Amino acid sequence: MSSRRGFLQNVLAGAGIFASARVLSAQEMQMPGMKRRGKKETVHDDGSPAAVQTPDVPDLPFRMDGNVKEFHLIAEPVKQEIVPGRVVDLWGYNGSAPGPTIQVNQGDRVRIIVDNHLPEATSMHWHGFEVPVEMDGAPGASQDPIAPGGRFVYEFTLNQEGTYFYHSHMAMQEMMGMIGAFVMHPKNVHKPRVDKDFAIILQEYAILPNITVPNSMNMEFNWLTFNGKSGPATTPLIIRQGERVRIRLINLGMDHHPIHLHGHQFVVTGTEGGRQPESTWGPGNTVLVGVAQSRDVEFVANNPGDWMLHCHLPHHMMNQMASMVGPMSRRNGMPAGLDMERGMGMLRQGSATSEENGPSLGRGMGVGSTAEQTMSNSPLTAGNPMQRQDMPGMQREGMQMAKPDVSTNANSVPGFPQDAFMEGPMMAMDRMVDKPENFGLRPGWSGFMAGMMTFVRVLPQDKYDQIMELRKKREDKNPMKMEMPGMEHRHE
Ligand SMILES: [Cu+2]
Repeated sequence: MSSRRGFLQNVLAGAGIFASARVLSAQEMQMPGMKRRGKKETVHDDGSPAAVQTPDVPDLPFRMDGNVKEFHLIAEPVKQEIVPGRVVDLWGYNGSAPGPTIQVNQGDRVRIIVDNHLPEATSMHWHGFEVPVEMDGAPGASQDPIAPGGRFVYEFTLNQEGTYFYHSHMAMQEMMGMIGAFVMHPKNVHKPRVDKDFAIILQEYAILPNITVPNSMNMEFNWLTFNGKSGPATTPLIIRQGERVRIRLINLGMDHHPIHLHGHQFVVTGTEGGRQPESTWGPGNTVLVGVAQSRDVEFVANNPGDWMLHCHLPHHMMNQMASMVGPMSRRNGMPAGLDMERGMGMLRQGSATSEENGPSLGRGMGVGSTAEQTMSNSPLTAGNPMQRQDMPGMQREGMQMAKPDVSTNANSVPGFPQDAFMEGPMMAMDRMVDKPENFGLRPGWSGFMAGMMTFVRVLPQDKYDQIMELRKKREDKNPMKMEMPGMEHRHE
């Protein structure tokens, strides 16, 4: 054991794993018997399944030790930029939250070395795996928790197939991001075979404005993510028109998410327990992914277009929702002679719609509320980048601002505006989230993508090729980096 461990450490140290928690890409860590996954177009003639792509999340490389596939996971704090400019402190694995995706084949013997670089004990549970109980990672029940600075080596043979995941079995750590996809490819490829196979992990965080650390106890989640990104920072799924597609949805949070696809009907072909019999495949376009569940959906992408794929809970289609305090009560300057509360428009006495208060409370409650600005919950229409030089605080490269798109009598319409404030992209920021996968989207699109939302882009051959070409250029130019100023260094 010790000599093998020594050898492994040399190999990994040589590859830089111990020097840095960053995940090595498959290219860097090619080893005998290893397959490059995720970067290449699917090859179909060798009978192997399509590699799963996890947009915005790296794959976990492995090495072969005899007939054992050996992986190395490091539990650690990570900085994650969930939308441009919003970097939060999460906990994850190998520099990523969610952690890197593990892909194995049914029947594989795997060894997973788990190092704990957190300031507290952790555990690693293999969700739904049929493994010996001492490998289950249930702290206190099947093993001692892994102490800070400690390590536990898991080893088991996997005879299942399907969309599984790994996660810390410390509940609060789950809410800090500690989960990753674990795909087990079946021995015999499922029919009908899919051309594209994607994994998306659904997560949610409660992070107040100006705070970087999620409150893992709070249940009012205001940041909702696909693979660690909120719209418009999510990376679209790129599909050639006519291809059969599988999307593996994994949920580990406090909410169940009804995930809805535009423009297509799909069938649910798998759960967290593996493949479903074809007799159960009824058509739908929304699938409820409950907590601790996974759902595989499949469809033929025969309807060209840029189709939204999103959680349909209205609050999950927003970014950084918080109570509207400032803007709703704003007026031109603070009236003289008033204290702060009244200056901010807070009601101290009387009715909000009284003649006395009505005009001065900032939400257009009555006649005379001329001092207020109109506010909209819908995104501002896309203006030219770098507009609004008069608002230095709002200036950021590529931010597109224009006037709120509201009617002139908006303030007299009951229900307008609503009681929420969105810190996130109420403004279009196409250029800030520019990447090959977004090429050719409608100008201003980014102002309307928020929360658990991405695009399924069903593209005709020429457009598809164009994006693949741009992708290749990006990788050739800088295989290690996304080319976005200010973006966290992440692999895809
Ligand atoms: Cu949701």
